[in-house]
Amino acid sequence: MSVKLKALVFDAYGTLFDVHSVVRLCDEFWPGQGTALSQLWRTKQLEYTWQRSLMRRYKDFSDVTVDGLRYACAALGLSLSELQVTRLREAYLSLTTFPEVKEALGKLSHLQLAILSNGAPSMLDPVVANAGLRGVFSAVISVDPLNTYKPTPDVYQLAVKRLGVPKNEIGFVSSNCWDACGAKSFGFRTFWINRSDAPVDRLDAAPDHVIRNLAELPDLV
Ligand code: 2OP
Repeated sequence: MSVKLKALVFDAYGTLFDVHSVVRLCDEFWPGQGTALSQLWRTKQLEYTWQRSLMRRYKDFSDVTVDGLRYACAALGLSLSELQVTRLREAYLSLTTFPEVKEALGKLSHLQLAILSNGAPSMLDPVVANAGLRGVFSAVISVDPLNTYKPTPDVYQLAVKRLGVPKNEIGFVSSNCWDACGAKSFGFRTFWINRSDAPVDRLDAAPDHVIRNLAELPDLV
């Protein structure tokens, strides 16, 4: 019988907020290239977080996100102006939530809810507010003070410290399987939102629960 959860901690990008909601703006800048650019941009953004953590050369997620954009445009042969960088950096501050998110969070309000994200504080506060989620979370926690990224165990410890809840009473929710595995390896009960029917990452710490979207979560906690 698993312990009753006292808190749920959510990943931000890809879990609550759709990073690909910038595709429309990308298509406006580079017609027909939006989807390919957004996917390569996201892939590179995450790769850079893992590589910078290993290199111990941290810089915040806002700048790493722009570095990923610059790489993706260069790789696809797309010219990128500084005005377009500014517009796309701003677009990241008003990403849309996935359709089921707000209703699901409303059904989970009996638990302490928090965000734990690679995002810099300068990104997380506006994206939460612009999505109309201000006040939903008792804490919005960025990795930034640690100068490293997920899935470093110290990152997940930030949530234990901030919430004052033992790790075995915290549920962690992410659509990024590697993030859910990192949280499982740390000691949280984990829920992987498998939006794309992907296989589980082979990291010897498989998520406890696999669900298609957040609507399935209230029945599990
Ligand atoms: C986040 O930390 C992993 O990008 C994801 O929000």
